[in-house]
Amino acid sequence: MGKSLAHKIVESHLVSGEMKPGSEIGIKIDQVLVQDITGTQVFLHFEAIGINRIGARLAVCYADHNVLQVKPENMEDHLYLQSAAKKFGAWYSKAANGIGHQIHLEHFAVPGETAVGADSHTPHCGGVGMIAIGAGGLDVAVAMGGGAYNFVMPRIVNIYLTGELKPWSSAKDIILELLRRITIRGGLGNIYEFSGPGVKTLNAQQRVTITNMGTELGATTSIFPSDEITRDFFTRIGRPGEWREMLPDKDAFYDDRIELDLSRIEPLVALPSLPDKVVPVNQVAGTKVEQVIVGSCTNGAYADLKAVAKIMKGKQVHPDINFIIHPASRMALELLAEEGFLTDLLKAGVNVAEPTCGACIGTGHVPAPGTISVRAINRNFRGRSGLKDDQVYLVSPETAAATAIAGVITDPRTINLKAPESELPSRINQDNPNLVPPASAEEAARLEVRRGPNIVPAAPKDTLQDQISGEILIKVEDDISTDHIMPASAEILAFRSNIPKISEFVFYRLDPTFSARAREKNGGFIVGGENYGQGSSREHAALAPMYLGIKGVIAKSFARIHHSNLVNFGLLPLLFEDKKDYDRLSPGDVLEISDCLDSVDKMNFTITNKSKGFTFKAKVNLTARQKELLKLGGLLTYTRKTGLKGK
Ligand code: MIC
Ligand code: SF4
Repeated sequence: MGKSLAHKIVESHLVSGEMKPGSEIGIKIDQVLVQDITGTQVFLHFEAIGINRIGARLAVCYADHNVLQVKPENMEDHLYLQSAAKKFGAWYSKAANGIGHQIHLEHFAVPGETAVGADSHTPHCGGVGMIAIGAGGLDVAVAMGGGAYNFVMPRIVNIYLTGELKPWSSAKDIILELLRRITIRGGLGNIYEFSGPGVKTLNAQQRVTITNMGTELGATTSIFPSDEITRDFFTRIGRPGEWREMLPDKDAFYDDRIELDLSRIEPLVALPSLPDKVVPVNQVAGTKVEQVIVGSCTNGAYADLKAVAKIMKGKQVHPDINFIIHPASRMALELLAEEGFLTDLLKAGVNVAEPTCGACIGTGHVPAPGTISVRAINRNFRGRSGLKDDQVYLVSPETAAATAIAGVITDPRTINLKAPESELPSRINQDNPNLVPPASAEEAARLEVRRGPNIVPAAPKDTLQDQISGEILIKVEDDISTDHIMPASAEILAFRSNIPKISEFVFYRLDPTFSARAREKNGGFIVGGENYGQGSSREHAALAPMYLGIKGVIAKSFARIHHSNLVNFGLLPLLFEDKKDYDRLSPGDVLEISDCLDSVDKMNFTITNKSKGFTFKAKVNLTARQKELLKLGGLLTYTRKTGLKGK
């Protein structure tokens, strides 16, 4: 049996372990991406490990989330990042350039290479044949230093595409259809590899939209082959020399297979407030809307905006609607301006805002209570827009534009217009003034890192105690995202580099008393349902609870990146052996574990509920490496002790 493309790339980068699904492997990382709200911690960890020069072939730091610098702390973070990037050997993308994933695609992606990024949508570049994985900041700091990235070898699942999209159906509808089928929990432990005749009908940017949002399936990553169509993209963006063909073997082995006929996909919408609550747009057509947004790393590319511009040309945004666009790339915006498409958008009354994550992460354009927001972005977790009880619907850019004209949710097939094609840019200027190169090693030795008062790291956790006890401080339901645990929005994002301060906001929207209670009780436990910690890669959802003294989370299941983050910061990721025990626990119950160290080794725990007088069993899913680092108090202490493995 031949090899899949994912298998080939992982194999060619393997430094430790056996490529058996479920067992831990370490791979060499070629490229590292960080952004402004995870990057400060990445560089702080990097410094704390004691590394002084980047060891990966390429590292880039993107100032893309806090672009508006609405608080002085944002610019302070940017100054720290820019100076640290230059000194330690990373590129820096200024807060003007656009969203990191798309800028990385346009300037740095190379088919066949590996990347880790401190952001969950790092699989973006999987659309051009890379193995690109989102990870917590501490894992990324290790990879940036040149150490291996360790993860559990996923199952490689083939998504076999046939047919061709009909007019008005888009790449976004393909990934929404996959979310409808697979769900936000279904991708855990999988890499999705796309093949089949349908692949040839999708251009590189359409493929990227799909791999980007494969994150919402909970997958490790997603990948398309790098073929003639990918080559066309690399030629257009001015980097033809960096294209390589990367294909699976004809008789490639896959652990599973899903078939998808593109010609059967219709315009779809994810209802509030999960990306897999997907129904056909026509089921909710006619719903009154107040706000429409197109942008984010999923839908802010040239192809998306040009399609919207073509729909809006000669039309007007409905008087009751605010239509906002956040372009993903300023270079692409420049081209749209030259070609006149920006003018078409402006004339129609579209608010073309900064190239930034912006509203996607709740920075600006926060909806008013009781309003409906229709967005061509990737996530609609409740509260993420900045409004606690928001109503955010996820759609394609085409459906968003049709809705903006009509004022109500609209199936784009019903407007009297020819469907725009997905069109790629004719060029992307590689001479980008917003990309700042790293200093040479010689110059770097003379440079200082700028550290303002908001740069406040947290000390690593102590070694794991054999006996731990504490109160259940909060009990939450299924599918709690990191946006619930460590919310975003402008007010809180200002403190990503200041752990004592940001820890005041843990579970802030669910229970504003959580942080004060945790501090007062000297920590305790969190009880969660299925898929605890889904969504972002933000390690603050583990790091800030660690700072508050949280000992562990007992859940029915964990999302991939959050599970690693808990372990990396020395928190126990406990799984109910019998999920029914979840119902027997209440906030305020005092729990005790008396032989923690041995239990970690055996991966079996007996937990005593001292308040209610019963015991129950929990397990953990840990690799040998994770057991060691958990006992030491986390990955930072472990790496300091063992050095950078795989270098
Ligand atoms: C997100 O989309 O939730 C973010 C903001 O990009 C996060 C990163 C973060 O919270 O720092 C992600 O996806 O990892
Ligand atoms: Fe930015 Fe949104 Fe993409 Fe996260 S999902 S990187 S916040 S655009």
